[in-house]
Amino acid sequence: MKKIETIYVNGAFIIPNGTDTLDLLSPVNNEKIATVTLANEIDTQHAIAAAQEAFKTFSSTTKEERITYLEKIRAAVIRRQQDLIDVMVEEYGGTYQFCSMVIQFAINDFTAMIEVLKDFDFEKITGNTNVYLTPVGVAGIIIPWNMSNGFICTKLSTLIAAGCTAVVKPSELSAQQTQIIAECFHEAGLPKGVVNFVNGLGDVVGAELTRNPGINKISFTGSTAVGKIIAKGAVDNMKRITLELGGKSPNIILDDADLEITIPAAITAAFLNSGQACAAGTRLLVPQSKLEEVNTLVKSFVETIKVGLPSDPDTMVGPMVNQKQFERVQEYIKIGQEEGAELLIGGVGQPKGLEAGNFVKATVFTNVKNSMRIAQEEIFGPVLSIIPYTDDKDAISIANDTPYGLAAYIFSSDRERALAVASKIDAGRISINGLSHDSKAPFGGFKQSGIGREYGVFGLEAYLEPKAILE
Ligand code: TXE
Repeated sequence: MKKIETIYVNGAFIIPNGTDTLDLLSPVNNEKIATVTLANEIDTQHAIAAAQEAFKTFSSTTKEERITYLEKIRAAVIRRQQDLIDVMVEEYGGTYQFCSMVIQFAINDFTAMIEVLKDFDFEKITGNTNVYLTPVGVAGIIIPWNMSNGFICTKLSTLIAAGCTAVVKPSELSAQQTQIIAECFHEAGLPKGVVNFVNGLGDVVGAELTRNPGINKISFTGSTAVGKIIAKGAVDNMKRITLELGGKSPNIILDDADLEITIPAAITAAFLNSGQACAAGTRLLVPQSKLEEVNTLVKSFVETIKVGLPSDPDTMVGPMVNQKQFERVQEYIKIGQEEGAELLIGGVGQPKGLEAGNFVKATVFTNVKNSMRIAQEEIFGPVLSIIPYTDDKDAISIANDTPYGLAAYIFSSDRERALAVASKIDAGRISINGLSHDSKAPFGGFKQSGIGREYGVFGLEAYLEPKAILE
């Protein structure tokens, strides 16, 4: 059994001051796969001090030097990509398909940020004034388990490009993944203290990052509830914040869409990362006149989806990360039935032969009312709600009738019509005719899906303070 006993601080893998341990259980059978030693507040303070010291020199590196570092980290991630994929599959039960895509996107993040940096001007003239864009300082990076290494690569490529330094607190469930990605940053030869990785609990390490005045900015991805705790704590010393939170994204099928092409694409968006994705398109909005046809097509497509071991390259839906998430999804399926939604396929219980792990059935409810809890709350599992609408105006109104506003998906054979609908949707990223990704396009939420944007120029500017010098 593996033991993760070190944290990465000031350029070295060291034994933390904290001595508590946490057992990591396999999502596939709930057997122990590793033990992680949890860091405490003192370890976090040491990491912050190292990042502050490193910032003194790293903040004045040239952009050419930072491009060289980004190239070296990208090369290390490419060298270790198979290890990274394998450990994600083992540790959180992400499917092989999904984890391979995440690591490919992570590599693309470095490529995209290098290109952005080449063209970026850290000095701008506004009126008669020179404005210098200077790095914000030490960033506290707090992230969840659902694509940990993807988040690390997005956030660290950006803050390194800006000349910032960082203390990263991954989810306590991602210690093995963190070990490998930390080795990639180490191998790249970054100056010591520029990035530090501290395994620990949210209310210990995460809370210390939130309150410690040595942290200038927090970038958080996770639940809206914890995002609010962090925002309240950060305001005490006016830390800058970027929050990427939950979602309940609409998957809108307009009445002119080709259903044979649309249904597989819409279900893929809904069951992304086995439904454990902030941008999952979990509300399928369907014209009332096409409801029966869509129900039939969805049912027959979902019947073909492989729910199974995450290591199997054909699996589309793997296990939930842990028993807590499994129970949570089961509870929501029961709530859907109690609320009177019609179960089209799936339901409570586990798929045959997979009872030892945290597997749930790929589940679809139809004739769902948007006011139901299953349509309003983030379930974070493979549970889709089909909601009928009358016309485009009604679809837009239902799509926006949620506290969230992270992503949206629109399917139509008429580009202009899809764009007209998109212009009225309150969401930070909208994909037309299928899931797409662009490592330079801003990503972040309207409403309770967060504050700020990541990726590309928008992401880079979120790590910079404009300084105007008037003469
Ligand atoms: O997230 P948390 P969890 C949603 C999703 C899921 C639910 C719970 O609905 O079912 O959140 O998941 C750290 N101060 N999303 O429990 O608790 C914590 O240790 C500082 C959506 O995994 O938000 C972890 O590193 N930090 C989401 C990180 O916050 C604290 C992805 C996220 O944990 C803290 C994940 C505190 N007081 C879950 N408490 C998305 N947007 O993709 C916890 N943390």
